[in-house]
Formats: sequence, structure tokens, C-alpha cells
Amino acid sequence: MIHTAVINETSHAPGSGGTCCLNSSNVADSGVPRVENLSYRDFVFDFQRKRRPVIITDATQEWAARAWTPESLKQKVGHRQVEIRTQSGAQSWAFEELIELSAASTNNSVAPYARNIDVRRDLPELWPDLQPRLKYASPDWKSTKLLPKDFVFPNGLEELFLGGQGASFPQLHVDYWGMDGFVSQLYGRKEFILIDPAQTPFLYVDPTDELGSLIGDIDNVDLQQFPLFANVDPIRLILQPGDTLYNPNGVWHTAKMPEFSLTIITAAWHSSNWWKFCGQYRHWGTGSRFRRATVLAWLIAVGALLGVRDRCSNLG
Ligand SMILES: O=C(O)CCC(=O)C(=O)O
Ligand SMILES: [Fe+2]
Repeated sequence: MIHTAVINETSHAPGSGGTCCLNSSNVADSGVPRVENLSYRDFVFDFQRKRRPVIITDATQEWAARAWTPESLKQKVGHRQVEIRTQSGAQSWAFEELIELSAASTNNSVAPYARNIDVRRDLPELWPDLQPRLKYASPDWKSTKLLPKDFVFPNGLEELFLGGQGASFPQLHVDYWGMDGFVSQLYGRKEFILIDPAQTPFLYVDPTDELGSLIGDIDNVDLQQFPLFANVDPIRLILQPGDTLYNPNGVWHTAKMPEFSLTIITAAWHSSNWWKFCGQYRHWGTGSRFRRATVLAWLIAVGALLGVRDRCSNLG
């Protein structure tokens, strides 16, 4: 139960007029609450443990990043070279060029989506603007000193997403490594689409990737090819600047941009998703069988220890 937080139900975004079959419940209430002044404890009990999405409207209040604009970023870090992720691998770009392309992007001529930019590595001048770390994403078990530094991928991962009108995430997916994501919208609006894990049988999971769906643009699904998709009831949210969406691991999702948009996603691991992380390591970890089994046993022990620590200090 929420005690002190202020809650409003979020409305679904209006349908974007695609050719697919999004049914009428998409314009009803989404059931994803918008909350402010949410205590850490209420967050853990009402959302994190229940694996339930929520939009927190004041989580990034202290971030200097709330004042970012395309111009200020160009001035501060335009000279940087950044790595963006694409379906065909990583690409290196001049950051200034990405900003200019996104600013000029239109639905008819869409700029490349500059996504998953590792802020601390590629844009270090911006790192202080993202402090303090979101309290709901702390403590981050993945960053514990009980694991080697940057084990599997960077600790304290915060990624920047820069897109223009018409840009979209390429695929409906579930996040890797069991991570929970905090999607902090900083500039412009972003449409975020969530699909309940219970609807997985209708999503045509990629046979080569259990975390990916064969569905690309959910507004242009070929129902001859993917007839079961007609049963899917996506939750469509419009994230406003200042909103932070808690996206618990396991929820299918994707995103679309109606305009120039800047987003930071903070990755987090804690008592409710650590076992998923362990499961993913078991599947994707590298090295000999012996090494993987040893590391897995260590990860399980670390999880048990941190679970006791957090319970004793009332953190989860
Ligand atoms: O484009 C977005 O905001 C979604 C990003 C996302 O879901 C991801 O990187 O896993
Ligand atoms: Fe994701």
C-alpha cells in the first residue's frame, strides 16, 4: 500500500494511427500510476517486489541534467566521439553530428537513433549532471565490491538515448542480464510501450534470442505473418520531461519518439532481480564450464549476503 505518495493514474497515449490492430483498451487508463514523493520503502514493497511499473515524477529533481538542451549538450560535449548501438553492431559517431541529425529528423526522413551511449565512458563531462544516483536504483548489487570491478559489463551503468522525430527502438524486447531499468525522460516527450509478460505467447519470441521478439514496429505488424499479435494489449505511455519510468525486468517494451528526445536509463540490480541476473550469467557467461560454475556459485553467495545486509538495514 502507498502511504504518503501522491498518485494519479496515467492515461494511455492516443493511438498513433498505425495500420495494426491496437484494440480499444489502449485509450483507457493504463494502470501505471504516476507518483510523486514516493518513499524508498513504498517503492520496494509496492513496485520493485511486485515487479510493477510506475512513473515517478520527481526522482531526478536534483539532477543538473534536467536543464539539458540540444544546444547546451553541443557546447559541453559536442566534440566527443561516442559509440551508439545498432542492430548491426556498434558505430562510432561525432556527438555534435548526432545532435544535429536528430534535431533535423522528421517522420519522412528519420535520423539514426543514438542509443545506449555509455555516459561515464563516452561523455564523462555529463556524469556529474546525473548525480546523485537515483535513490530507487540504490544500492546497486551489480556494483558491489564483492565482485570484480565492471564484472561482465560496466558498474553503475547509465546510458543516454538521443533521438529525433520518427526515431524508435528497433525491437520489442526484454532487457538482458535481468536488469531493472529506470527510464528518466529529460528533454522532449517519448512514447514508451509496455507489454505484460503474461502476453509472451502472442509475441513471437525470436527462436535464437529469448529476450527478443520478431515484432519490429508494433504499429505496423503484418497480421498474416503474426496473427496472434492481435491478442496483445500494449500499455502506451507518454513520458514527459521529468518523468522516471520504473521498468521491471521481464516486461516487454519498446519506445518511439514524436519529437527530439533525451533520455537516461539507469540499470539496477537488487534482491528482486539478482536471481534473474544469475540465471542469465548461467546462460551467457563465458569461459570454461568449471569457471562458469564457480562464478555462479559466487554470485549466489553474494546475493544471499547482500539480501541479509539489505534486510538488516531496511533497504529491501
Ligand atoms: O529507446 C528507449 O528508450 C528504450 C531503450 C531500451 O529499452 C533499451 O536500451 O533496452
Ligand atoms: Fe530495454
